[in-house]
Amino acid sequence: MRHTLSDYSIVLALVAMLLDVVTAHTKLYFVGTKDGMHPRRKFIRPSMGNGPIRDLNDPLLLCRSLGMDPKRTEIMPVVAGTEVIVEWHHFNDTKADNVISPSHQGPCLVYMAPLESNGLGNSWFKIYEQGFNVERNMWCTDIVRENHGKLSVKIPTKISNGEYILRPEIIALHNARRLGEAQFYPSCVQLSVTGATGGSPKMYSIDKLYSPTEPGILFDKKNGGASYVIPGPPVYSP
Ligand SMILES: [Cu+2]
Repeated sequence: MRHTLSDYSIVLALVAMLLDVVTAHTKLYFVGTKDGMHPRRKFIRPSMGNGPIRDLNDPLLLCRSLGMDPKRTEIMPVVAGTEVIVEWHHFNDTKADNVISPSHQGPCLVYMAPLESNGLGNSWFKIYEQGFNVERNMWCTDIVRENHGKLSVKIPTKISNGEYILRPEIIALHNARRLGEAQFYPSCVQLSVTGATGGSPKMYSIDKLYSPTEPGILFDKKNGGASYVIPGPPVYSP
């Protein structure tokens, strides 16, 4: 039987879909500020790969890291009020890298926890969230891809000085219409904050940030981003 062009395009589409399932992920490569990005992996807890966490009770939901000893990772000094830039990639840090598969659309959320808690107990507060931008018709992930993997987050001033974990997270919603199939892509950065003026954000346990059935986690993308409710606690904004 002779194969037509459309046979081949169907095969190519299937292969692309399989590759997407196997590898279409993301992880954090760099952290820095507008003055420049630090070398790859510096100040970032060791990553166990670019695949997602799906189980909200999985301890890996903290940092996707098996290197949870705080001493394994250097601590980035930062003045409160600074915009910290985090940068994700899919396969590598070339300009050709797509950051995350275009299919993996969803919100970006950033949390902090005191380093001494190591993320356990009621330790997490949210400092940033971006879901769907109605004006631009883009998800946060689309905007991060447009920015070649970068997202800028202001470190609050109304917190205590000290050492923290910064936890940027992408949630990919492409399968989230099915229970337990939202994909969580967290990473952890270690920070030392000075110049803060004090404050006491309400803190949450990692396993209480989200519920598997809340509308921002169990979500059918066909309903459109405009109706999307970003999951988790409110952003700390004293
Ligand atoms: Cu993926």
